[in-house]
Amino acid sequence: MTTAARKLGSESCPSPDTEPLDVEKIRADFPILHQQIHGKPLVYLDNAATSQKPRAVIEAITRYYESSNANIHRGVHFLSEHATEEHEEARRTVQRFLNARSANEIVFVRGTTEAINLVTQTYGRAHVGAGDEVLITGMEHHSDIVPWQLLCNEKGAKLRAAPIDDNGALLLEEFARLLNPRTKIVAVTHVSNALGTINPVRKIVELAHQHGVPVLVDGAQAVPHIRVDVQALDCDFYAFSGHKIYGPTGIGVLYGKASHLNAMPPYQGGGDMIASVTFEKSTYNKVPYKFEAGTPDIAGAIGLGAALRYVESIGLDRIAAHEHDLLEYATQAISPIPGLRIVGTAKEKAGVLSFVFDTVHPHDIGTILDQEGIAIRTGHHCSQPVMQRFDIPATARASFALYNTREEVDALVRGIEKVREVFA
Ligand code: C6P
Repeated sequence: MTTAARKLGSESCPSPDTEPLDVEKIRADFPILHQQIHGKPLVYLDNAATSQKPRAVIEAITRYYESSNANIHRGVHFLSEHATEEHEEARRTVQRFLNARSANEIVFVRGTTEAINLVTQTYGRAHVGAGDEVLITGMEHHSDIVPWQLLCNEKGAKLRAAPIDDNGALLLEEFARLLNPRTKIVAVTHVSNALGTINPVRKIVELAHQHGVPVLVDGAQAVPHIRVDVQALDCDFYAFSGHKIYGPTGIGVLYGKASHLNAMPPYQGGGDMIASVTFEKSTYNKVPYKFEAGTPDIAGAIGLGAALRYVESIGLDRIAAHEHDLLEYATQAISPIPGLRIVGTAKEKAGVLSFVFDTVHPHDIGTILDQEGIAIRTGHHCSQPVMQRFDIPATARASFALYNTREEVDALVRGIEKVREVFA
């Protein structure tokens, strides 16, 4: 159970922070939700892949292009200064959202994938050498495996993965046992996209720091669902993507402790990341600009800022409680369906319901549900090692967001019953 849900359960009189969501009002903020797919009302349950965008985000981007568009950090003219201010305001919004110490610790990137690649290619290349180890977990997304593999292959280092149990929970004692003097960095997902497991990140950071090892957290599936405080977690790096938290695609965030960012070499070279350039040598801009070469996704950052303010205006604790209710309701509803097995049954879960069904391939489940207007994701979810751990090729995955309803879960259950009829 999430902390938010626990808190909700223990209070007889809800505070404004835990009052149930007015989901109908929220749904009105999302224009895309009000359409028919194959003649049926859209039931969008593919939020872990990408979430839909509220009008506040769409309008912030439109407004920017209609009235503020200019390149940033370059011009002395009004529009350039205005665009720069809006972009930096978005950075301050991210800082507040993650409770980072300083806005300079917020680097804008394209998404979680780029954030992790940035760390592997800068911090990683500087600190990981032959015979060293990088420690991840058995439930990472490919974005938190392959960049480390590339680094380890280049350096002659070893990538190790802490195992998970049959419920999809991290075996923390095994993780602790794998930490050793050769470990140079730990990278761990906060919430698994394939299983929904919430990892005990605070504890992981504590264990790693006892060995003097920094920790990168992949927060792609966490930030839309649970409150994240990077100072409380004490993690060294935290990565997330804007598009999974109601923001636009093409923008994401790398949080890094200032001490690390200041010491790291640049990632890419180009405009804006320099202080001076001659043919002989260049000196670099201060952080975070040192890591933001070239014209950034200005509209994307502004859209992300609007998305985070939208989430703040509703409150993450209320969102977590609502989604937890949906997850519990859905789990109870689909568990009794003969032949259906849920993959990922850890005690601490957020927003994801993965399942397999008899001998029906998940792609067939997805196709039949699509005919009912229901969007889910099927496949390995870019987490092939998780599929290997459970000895399955793929799962069907429903994933929830703040605008989903119990009625939509009922539609999902009816859809699965239809799958059963078709394949009976
Ligand atoms: N998972 C899913 O359907 P990007 O593509 O950079 O925005 O995010 C990558 C990523 C990293 N870590 C985790 C835990 C993720 O879930 C994702 C993206 C999507 O599950 C697309 S594969």
